[in-house]
Amino acid sequence: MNGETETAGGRVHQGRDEVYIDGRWQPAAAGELIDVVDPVTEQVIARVPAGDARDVNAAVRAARRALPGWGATARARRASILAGAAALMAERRDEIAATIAAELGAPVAFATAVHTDMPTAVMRTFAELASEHPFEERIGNSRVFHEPVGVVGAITPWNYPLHQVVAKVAPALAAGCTVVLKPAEDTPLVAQLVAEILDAAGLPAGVFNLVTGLGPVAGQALAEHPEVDLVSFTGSTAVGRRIGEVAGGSVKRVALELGGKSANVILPGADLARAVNVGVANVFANSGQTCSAWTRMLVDTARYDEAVEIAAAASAKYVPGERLGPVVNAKQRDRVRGYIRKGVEEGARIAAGGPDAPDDLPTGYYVRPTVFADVDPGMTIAQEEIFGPVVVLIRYEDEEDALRIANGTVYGLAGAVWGADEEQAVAFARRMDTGQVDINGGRFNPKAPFGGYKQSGVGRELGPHGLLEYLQTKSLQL
Ligand code: TXE
Repeated sequence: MNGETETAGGRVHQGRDEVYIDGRWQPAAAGELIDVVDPVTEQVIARVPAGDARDVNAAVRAARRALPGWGATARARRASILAGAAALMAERRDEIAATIAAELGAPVAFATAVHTDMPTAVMRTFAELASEHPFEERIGNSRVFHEPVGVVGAITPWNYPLHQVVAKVAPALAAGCTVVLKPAEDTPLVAQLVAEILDAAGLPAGVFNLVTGLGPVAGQALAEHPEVDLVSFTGSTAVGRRIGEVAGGSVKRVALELGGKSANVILPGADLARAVNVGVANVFANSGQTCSAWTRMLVDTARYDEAVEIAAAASAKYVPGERLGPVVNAKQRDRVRGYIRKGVEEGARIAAGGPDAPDDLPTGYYVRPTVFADVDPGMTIAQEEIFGPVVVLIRYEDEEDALRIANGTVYGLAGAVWGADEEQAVAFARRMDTGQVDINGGRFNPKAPFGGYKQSGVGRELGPHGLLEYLQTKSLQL
């Protein structure tokens, strides 16, 4: 539809009205389409098929047929196809970034540097792991083989539309599994580019299949399908819980990446300005739509007021429509603004931003970047995932108090600790009930395991640990 649209050098993928099954683009069974809306203009930019259980069934059958061949393919061949896919992603970088900018509303610079380059690096790491991973080991008198789990049903969200897809599809293919992907209905366009890229990289027919569609229809059909061996889901805790129940009922494996409410703990000796500025940037990036975002900032009482001032000043740099994009759709915008109102009702103080629409923007699902002060750890805004540009600052008395607050939610996905003494920060992080922590700023590592403690999920993504999710072991005693 808007195939001619240019965004900073990249052409926006126009969208196909077909699903990709068994190596072929083909019409979906029902012929119904889903509108894809640009969150900046609120205009429909493309339409993709609303696949249903029949399409899922055809895709799963194709994946099942392709499984023995792909599972037996030499690891060097699997590695070279994934490396080829990574090279094509790099080649089509501008188009991918423009497409993500259009369907998610992300500013082009962020869509390029983060949304596109990060999953390209992840694809490359799984090309390496496909050849380097020890798929066979010796334990005493046993030979232990790591074999593909089988057919994978991948269900992904819209917040990082390409990364979420690659974080599942790349390890699954590296492991020798075959895949049926059901991407989020808000952001299906870049998933279609993934299908084109894997096809062009020489992946055999049926190894990867794409069925776009609605969660409760196509997603549910995939989660329930008896021929799917593993469901890998990223999304809301509510849907994740249902998927866990359904998968448990048919005894299939399940990997769940769910919500978060991560703590950014600034210890008394830390560089306050840096910790607060990086912390604010961490939350407002991607308009707060990051499951691992450090949405609760914990500051000692003595420096709390100063931290609030720094955070409020930092938020001014996130001008809606410029550095700060909109949230993905009208429902999310209303939900986030509802949380901001709730924070005020419960007695927190708005230090910057607020629930109103930003000025001077005729269209777009924008939320003002919001900083809350005087937040009690028990308040709704300090307990529930908001998934918008909202950071809450909470006071603590001493380290034990900080630890109690940090661990005081149902989630445990990520976090940060800042301290003058790195060892002290590491010791604190070891006591946090959470899957990954950045110490004094950290640095993204595409091979480090990512995943949740507590209700943030089950299983790990990325690197060797991510690969293991898609393998099962067989031992032969000699
Ligand atoms: O998520 P859903 P939504 C959180 C975040 C956000 C909230 C709601 O707090 O505000 O969830 O977002 C598919 N069976 N996260 O409603 O519905 C759906 O089609 C099978 C955190 O968009 O969980 C999509 O592909 N699948 C998060 C995927 O699930 C179903 C990222 C995620 O959508 C289904 C996104 C069903 N019954 C939201 N219902 C993170 N962890 O990063 C929906 N789906």
